[in-house]
Amino acid sequence: MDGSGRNDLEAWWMPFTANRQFKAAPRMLARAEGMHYFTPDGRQVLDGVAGLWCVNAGHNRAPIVEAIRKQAGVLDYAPPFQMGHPLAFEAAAKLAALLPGDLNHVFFANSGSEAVDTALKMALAYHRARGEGTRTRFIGRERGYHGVGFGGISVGGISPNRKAFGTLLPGVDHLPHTHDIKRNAFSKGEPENGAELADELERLVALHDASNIAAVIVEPVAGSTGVLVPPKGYLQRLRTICDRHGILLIFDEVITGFGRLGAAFAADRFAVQPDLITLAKGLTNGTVPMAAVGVRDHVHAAITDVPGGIEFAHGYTYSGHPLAAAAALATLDLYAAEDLFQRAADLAAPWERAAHALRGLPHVIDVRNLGLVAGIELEPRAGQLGARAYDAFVRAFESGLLIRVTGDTIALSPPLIITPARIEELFGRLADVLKETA
Ligand code: PXG
Repeated sequence: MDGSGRNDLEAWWMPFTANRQFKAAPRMLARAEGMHYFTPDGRQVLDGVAGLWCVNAGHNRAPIVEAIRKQAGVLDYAPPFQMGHPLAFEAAAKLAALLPGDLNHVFFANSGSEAVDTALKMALAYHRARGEGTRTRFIGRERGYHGVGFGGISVGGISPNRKAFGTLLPGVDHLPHTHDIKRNAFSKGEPENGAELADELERLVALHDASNIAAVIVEPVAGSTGVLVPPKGYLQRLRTICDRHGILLIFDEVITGFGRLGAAFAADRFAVQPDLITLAKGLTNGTVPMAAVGVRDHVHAAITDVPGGIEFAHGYTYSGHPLAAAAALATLDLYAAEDLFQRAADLAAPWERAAHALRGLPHVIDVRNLGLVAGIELEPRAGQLGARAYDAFVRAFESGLLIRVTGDTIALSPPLIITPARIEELFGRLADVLKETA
């Protein structure tokens, strides 16, 4: 406040935001319910992106709100080091039961970035515990996003997120990304071409020797860099190569987890079992920050099967925070009660039809989709990468529709409670925006 009672926007240095531009013309949200946000002046905004890929059950759902409210008055905080509280154990057990295969152990963090760093450290600790301490290299992928920790930006493949921050983690290589608009434009679901890109992993193994490689980390569907759906067979092939060489496979499911692709996890959707899985966002329906790493039995056993003492020197003050644990339990219950992952699967076909109806509109050079995710790529304006999509984003918000843009790709990922009628509304309104975008 500046004395006059006016709210000063200067103090909050906003994340991943063009701060000067934003503060000159702020876009504010004051309230939310179900499929909608409301601006401070009461305008309704249809949420086409589940907040930021996280509000999978829709906004301000009563069972989650109540669970958080209740927990705040019972146990506000409990230390997670050498102490416990029941809800964190319950939340871990419920999550472990939902995770595929023998991902039976859960480590809590507070953000996707922390989950990623945690998983990378687990991979190193695993190999070291097994007497293979030379396995220290990581392999990420171009156009991968794994948050903003030094581990995450190192294995991530987004130049602007890396270039200002020095030498990063040493010993990281990147697989090529799988986006191939020449061969795969307007693919419905998984594209036909590109499984062979996984073979680049063999090339990196030949270069470094498997005895030096700890883990491969990928998003099953890359979200942040524009909805890159893996080519048919690609993830299976990565799994096979990792198995052949004793390399751990980490799926970063911060976005793809909790029903987004029409199954609980992408690992289920693609029937590929990772050794470690990172989760956040939808774990608490976006309400209270919480993230998790799911860990397979053999990885957990190798690290923890040591005599006495602290087995893994890692953790956060807020690991398994009581409010987050309460929110996670209520969220997982709500997903189950409303069968929301199946709902996403059922809506995938009308979603796909509505998305691909945008083909032929001005500047649209690709539409891609899987589950309840869609990417609409626009031809960039000459010499102005991202400007056209950003214009569409501002125009959409002004017309009462929240979308997300990255480069010149529009990403859509609505709450899974969306109805067929709302799907039509969303794409109809986006079509109007695109027709007006120069
Ligand atoms: N991994 C993946 C796959 C993510 O998508 C993170 C890790 C990091 O999570 P935290 O909680 O540390 O932010 C993410 C985050 C976008 C967008 O516009 C996506 C994310 C964050 C901000 C913007 O697509 N995903």
